[in-house]
Amino acid sequence: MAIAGSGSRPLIRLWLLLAVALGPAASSATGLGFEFHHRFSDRVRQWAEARAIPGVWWPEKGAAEYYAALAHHDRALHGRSLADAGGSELTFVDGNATVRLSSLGFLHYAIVALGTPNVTFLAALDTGSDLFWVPCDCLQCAPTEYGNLMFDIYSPSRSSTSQSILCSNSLCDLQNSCPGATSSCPYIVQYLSENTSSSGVLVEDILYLTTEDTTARVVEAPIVFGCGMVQTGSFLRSAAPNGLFGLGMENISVPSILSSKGLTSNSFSMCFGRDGFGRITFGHKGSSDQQETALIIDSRHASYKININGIIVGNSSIDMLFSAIVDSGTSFTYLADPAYTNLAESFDERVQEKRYKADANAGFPFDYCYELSPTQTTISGPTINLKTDGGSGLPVNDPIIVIEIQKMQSIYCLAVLKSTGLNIIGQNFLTGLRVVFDRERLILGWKNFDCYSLENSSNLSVHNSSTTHAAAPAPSTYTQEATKGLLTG
Ligand SMILES: *[C@@H]1O[C@H](CO)[C@@H](O)[C@H](O)[C@H]1NC(C)=O
Ligand SMILES: *[C@@H]1O[C@H](CO)[C@@H](O)[C@H](O)[C@H]1NC(C)=O
Ligand SMILES: *[C@@H]1O[C@H](CO)[C@@H](O)[C@H](O)[C@H]1NC(C)=O
Ligand SMILES: *[C@@H]1O[C@H](CO)[C@@H](O)[C@H](O)[C@H]1NC(C)=O
Ligand SMILES: *[C@@H]1O[C@H](CO)[C@@H](O)[C@H](O)[C@H]1NC(C)=O
Ligand SMILES: *[C@@H]1O[C@H](CO)[C@@H](O)[C@H](O)[C@H]1NC(C)=O
Ligand SMILES: *[C@@H]1O[C@H](CO)[C@@H](O)[C@H](O)[C@H]1NC(C)=O
Ligand SMILES: CC(=O)N[C@H]1CO[C@H](CO)[C@@H](O)[C@@H]1O
Repeated sequence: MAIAGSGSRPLIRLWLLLAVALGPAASSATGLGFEFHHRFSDRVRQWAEARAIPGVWWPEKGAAEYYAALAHHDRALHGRSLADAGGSELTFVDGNATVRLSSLGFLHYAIVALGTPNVTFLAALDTGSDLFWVPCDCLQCAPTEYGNLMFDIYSPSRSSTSQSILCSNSLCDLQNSCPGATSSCPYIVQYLSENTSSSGVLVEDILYLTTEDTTARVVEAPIVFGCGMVQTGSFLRSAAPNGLFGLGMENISVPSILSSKGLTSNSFSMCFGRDGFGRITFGHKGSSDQQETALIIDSRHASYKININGIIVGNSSIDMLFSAIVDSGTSFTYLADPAYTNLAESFDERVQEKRYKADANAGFPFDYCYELSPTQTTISGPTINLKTDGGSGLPVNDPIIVIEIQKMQSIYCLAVLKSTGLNIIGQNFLTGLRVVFDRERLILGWKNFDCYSLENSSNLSVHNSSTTHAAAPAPSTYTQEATKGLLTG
């Protein structure tokens, strides 16, 4: 269950590991403002500027063709939604855009508006957990000021539409520890990252959404979420300082609530753009040209788990059977042996560059790293595809991370970590894909997708996966991002 009563939930949160392994810099707040070196939607820009010193860290507008593509995309979306007879597709009222922030754990964030008057949060989008919580009536929360950026805090007493969730509510998981049926329902969620948790009380309030069609009608959805009074562990340092948006399968998650109220179909999609920008759409059921595999439902705790039958590295196919959780809330992919070693060694055999061995004491998280020459502009590595149950291949568009270890010296690493237990397909393995979490048909769907281009022209704008590396940005492009998030903060 989302709300961990007795047993703790099987979730590994990799951002913690990175923050610890790479030292205080990784959790330093100072880099945050510099994250937005990409283009972003105007609405998000306004939101950020309202909370920051305008112009200090916000970039100039992106290239003209980028906005042209955006406009195309939105016209296509509008056309499609109007034509569709099915339930509405909804997104956050502040926009469908998501952004991956490297200084906040390499997770995708979205702007979420709650309450009356509304307050907005920069929440991490997490398919690996269920409860949505925000910092609220804080006893112990992350700092609200990061450089120039200010975060909001929710308070039930300041929202006229806030209602308490009582212990008698079916969504109250900790009924046993309730003083009485008429008390507010407490919650505690423990994440497997060491000492990382959120606790408080459940509340109900309005989540502002909008229809993804030309009418852009505001939808006020009453949802249940956690008033997070006490956060611990990495929530205080590097990840989700302003709330975690659980997108899991349990009844308490927002997609479950939206569908149970008949506001959307029981499905949603997330697109993970190569440039760190993405989209989220509730009610989206995917398209007929997507690849699919069945979700494996564990009755103890339903999650987005799929079966993998093998991994194809370059032209060699390695058969192996394991299941993995698709978790946008874990930064990097985590594999247990033998999958980890099979993948890593097969990757290693196909790499041209010299292996880089980190100082064993440095606590560096990646084992398979390679030196880049200062003048190198492309990285040639083998392609990686996961073979899913049913035969569909899941292309890994961005399996590496480039890290500047010192000035003018960069390395790149296979961005996969060795797990002792669970296998987790993390955020990095979803890059370049639109992923559909279809909870009604119990399938995971995906296709290579440029989140910002016209749906029907995706065959033009998405790189052919076998040429990914040749087409990958020059190492310097990666370096900026990796450096800011991981090493220099
Ligand atoms: C949120 O509040 C602002 C004023 O603070 C208001 O202009 C805006 O319309 C509100 N948004 C929604 C969706 O109600
Ligand atoms: C977790 O808490 C325990 C006990 O308080 C402490 O010994 C340990 O160092 C903590 N771990 C981390 C990563 O903070
Ligand atoms: C979840 O919701 C469904 C439908 O609303 C209900 O049948 C089911 O019992 C709920 N599950 C739990 C664990 O409450
Ligand atoms: C795999 O690819 C390499 C070059 O990338 C080639 O030399 C080798 O013959 C190929 N092996 C097979 C079995 O196709
Ligand atoms: C996009 O493709 C679908 C079918 O794949 C078609 O029905 C639709 O008309 C196309 N839209 C445009 C704008 O070409
Ligand atoms: C995408 O590919 C299809 C068939 O491969 C083609 O008919 C279509 O024109 C392509 N889309 C665009 C926008 O060119
Ligand atoms: C990708 O490109 C290669 C050659 O560059 C081609 O053989 C292959 O068919 C292409 N795959 C797709 C899915 O277009
Ligand atoms: C419904 C909605 O918010 N659509 C938006 C999706 O994102 C683009 C780009 O930011 C906006 O132009 C759309 O209005």
